Amino acid sequence: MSDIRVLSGPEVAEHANRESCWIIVHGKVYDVTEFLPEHPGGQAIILKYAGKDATEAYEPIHPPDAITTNLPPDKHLGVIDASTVAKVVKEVTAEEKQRQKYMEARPSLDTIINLHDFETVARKVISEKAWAYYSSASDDEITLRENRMAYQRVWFRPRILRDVTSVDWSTTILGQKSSLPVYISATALGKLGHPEGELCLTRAAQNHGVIQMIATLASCSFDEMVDAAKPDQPLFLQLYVNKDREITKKYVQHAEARGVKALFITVDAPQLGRREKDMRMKFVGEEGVAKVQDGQSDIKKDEGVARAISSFIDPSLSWKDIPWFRSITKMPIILKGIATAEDAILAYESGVQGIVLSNHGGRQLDTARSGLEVLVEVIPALRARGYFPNPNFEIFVDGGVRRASDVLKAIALGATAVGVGRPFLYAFCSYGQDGVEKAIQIFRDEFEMNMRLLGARTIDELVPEMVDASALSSHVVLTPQDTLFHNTYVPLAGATFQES
Ligand code: PPY
Repeated sequence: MSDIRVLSGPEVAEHANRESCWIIVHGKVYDVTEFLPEHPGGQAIILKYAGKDATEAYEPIHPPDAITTNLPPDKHLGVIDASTVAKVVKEVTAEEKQRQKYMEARPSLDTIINLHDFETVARKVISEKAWAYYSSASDDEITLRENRMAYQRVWFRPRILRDVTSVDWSTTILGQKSSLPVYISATALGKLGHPEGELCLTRAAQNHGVIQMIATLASCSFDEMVDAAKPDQPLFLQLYVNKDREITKKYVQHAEARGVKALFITVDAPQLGRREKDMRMKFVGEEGVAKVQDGQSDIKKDEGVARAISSFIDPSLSWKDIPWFRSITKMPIILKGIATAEDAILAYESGVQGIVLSNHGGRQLDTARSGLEVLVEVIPALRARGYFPNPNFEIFVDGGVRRASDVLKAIALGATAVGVGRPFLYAFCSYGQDGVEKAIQIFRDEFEMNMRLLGARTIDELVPEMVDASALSSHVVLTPQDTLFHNTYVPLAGATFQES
């Protein structure tokens, strides 16, 4: 006889308040009463599902093991007898119906010819909430757009007659072989946009020799992704540093034990940027309305998905912590989110193995410069101190990369490789793993053509003389409009009036 307790729906339903709060997730019943005040997303959202099945709301936002690892075993009450739970017939909203229609009618994958296309498709086939969270950037989204524009202010100086019969764009990133000078950068909450979430990235990366940076806030659990990878498939880890350093230490050391090859510490998010698209979505959405009406004081009504779950991130993180990180892991450490030459120098002197020149996809400090512009400031500053070139200190750039030509510009200017986030995310939201594989294929085709036309047969042949970056820091120069980008960029919306 099994000693697993089987609970009925009505039994669970009796515990539907602050004093006693039980929820069902993935067929199991949990007592979360004492956990309520600690929930990073606030109490109200759990209370909404008190006494009920919360799986659907839980899934996109949490890795499957979040609840089991956070709750002590005595709060795992048992399994639910599914036959006793009243089936909630979920009303399919008009938005959801439309979304499903778009999904069925989406363009076939062979008609997708560039990375912008994935964005066009994703915008229609994912929920408004997912689109708001993924596409949003901070404040006026100036930096978001600048990330694209910066690449357009750099022009090529191609070399000719070099026998470009064979060209090779493979490279080595932090000692790991990569078929592209591009890695899949961390993006969070993948299941908001696709039921398989970030596993689509892991599997596609495996098939094409590309490196995935696993996000701390992925919807899939860290172990699920590592389990899905081949034993020799290199993976990197992006880290949000927890206020509780023991949690961070455990997480980092677990990652190292599971073979992760590099640790990218996010240093540009002591507080999350205000992403207004995301905030408005929450504000007008059902949860926002409930909160306003309940007058609950423990949740700020203007928080979007991201801010609501970011409270664990430690704003006190400082340069003083770097030696501690170096003491807890032997993985190379890379600081992700450097935005000036001054900090690039401090990073080098702190003994880390690399930096990512990044503005977090325009999602943090608005009107921060593009990573590409920062690159042309950083390289001479490091060089002047004898810190560049140095094979033990690699420089990466991310933000706004949509073309292999963008990547070639960054490499010519001194980057080892670039990070690409949203395009891979939109690729899997639209087409699952196949979409990501197609995105990689598009990069390959573009690398082949652009390297031939530029006269660079290998990554090593990409030199600063191949680009004219003289206009990069001049923000007033006119650049032709990037039609595809302007077609998919959605201007911010203003406040909406309440319906009477
Ligand atoms: C981002 O949204 O930019 C992130 O980096 C991920 C995230 C998601 C939720 C809370 C904090 C950060």
